[in-house]
Amino acid sequence: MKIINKSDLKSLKRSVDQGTEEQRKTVQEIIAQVKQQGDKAVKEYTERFDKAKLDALKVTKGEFEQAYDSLDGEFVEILKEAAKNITAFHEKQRSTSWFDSSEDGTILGQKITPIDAAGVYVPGGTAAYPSSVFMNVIPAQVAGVKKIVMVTPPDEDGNVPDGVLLAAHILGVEDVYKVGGAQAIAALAYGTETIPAVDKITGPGNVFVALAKREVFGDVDIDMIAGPSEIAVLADETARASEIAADLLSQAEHDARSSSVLVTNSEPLAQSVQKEVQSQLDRLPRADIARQSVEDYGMIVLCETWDEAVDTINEIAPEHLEVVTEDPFQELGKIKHAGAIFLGPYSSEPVGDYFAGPNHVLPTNGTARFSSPLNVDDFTKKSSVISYSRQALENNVDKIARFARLEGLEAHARAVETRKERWK
Ligand code: HSO
Ligand code: ZN
Repeated sequence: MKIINKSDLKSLKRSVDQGTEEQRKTVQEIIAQVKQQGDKAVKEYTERFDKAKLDALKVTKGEFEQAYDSLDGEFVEILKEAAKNITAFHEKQRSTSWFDSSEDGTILGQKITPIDAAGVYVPGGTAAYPSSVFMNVIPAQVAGVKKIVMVTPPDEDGNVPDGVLLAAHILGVEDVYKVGGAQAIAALAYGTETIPAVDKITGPGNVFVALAKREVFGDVDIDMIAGPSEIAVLADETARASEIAADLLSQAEHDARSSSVLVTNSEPLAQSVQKEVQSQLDRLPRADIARQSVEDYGMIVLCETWDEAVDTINEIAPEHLEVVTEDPFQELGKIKHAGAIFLGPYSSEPVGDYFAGPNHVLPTNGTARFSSPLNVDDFTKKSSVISYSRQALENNVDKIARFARLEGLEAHARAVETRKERWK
């Protein structure tokens, strides 16, 4: 992990994988086929891309039970406790409808309604995380979404990971389908004979999934196009190098394109973290991925002053930020941009990935400048409510009509003016 000065920090932005023109065409073709042929196309693509020949796409009760039995009871209890913490946190996010009345009898308000159906994409392979099932499903459930549909690609034998099924089962999600890739996104967006159409699709995936989400956006809503995980640590000389290095590597092991950055004003800390990262790396099972990530996207930014260190963090706008300083709460007010902020030496990043309660689906690649963690509001929408009394209309009808005529919209003006008949 190289040590650099702030002036050398050009840009951490990794170009988001937008896919090639050819991949985009493939995705468009898949979507068109699924739209036209439904399940038949879904099964054909699943055979072609996942090498799985499926009779039924839907996970059966028996498969859920088998997943439940295959995992030890203690693990089930840990998952349940995590789900409880995540639910409790998201319940605090619930927004309420409001109504406001004025003396002239006007009532204005905002009514909050959950979307009818949400679709959650759970990636396959080593990125099939039960924790991500929780983080996508729980905010939807807390928002009051009635229908939650999950899709995940099967392996060659037509199975999906037990941990994913267990997490779905704990949350009471029964609609789980064995389909991945662009065909899964198309099925969720437009529905097939067996897979219900939803209104919003969330969850990360490979480049085909990302391209398909972009493609169906507008017909349905999507959450975001998430990039590889990132961690930045803002630390002073009170931090322990071994802990900081371990936390940096926790995100580096996700993906060769993940980024881990230490920002500090302490040269001794910078040097000892550099050494620690190197020695801890070699002992990791996923050392290859983590090493690549650290080499390509890892760095230690050694700042001249503390203010410069804080500025650097705001420029990076990291997905995860750890503040490990003498008094971390004192720094909180200065942090403008970060997806999740972990304060103090005991708030190691994985605490948030699995257990504390806040969502781990977070803005990446600098998008914390303008977006937020996945949350309950992502699964609701607002309707404005307008109720004018006769008095209110009488007071304002001429102004409204005049405004309409200024825009050259005579029918608008006449619509409000017809009400004058009522008090003539
Ligand atoms: N750190 C990842 C989420 C995750 N970590 C899932 C472990 N499992 C992105 O926030
Ligand atoms: Zn993680």
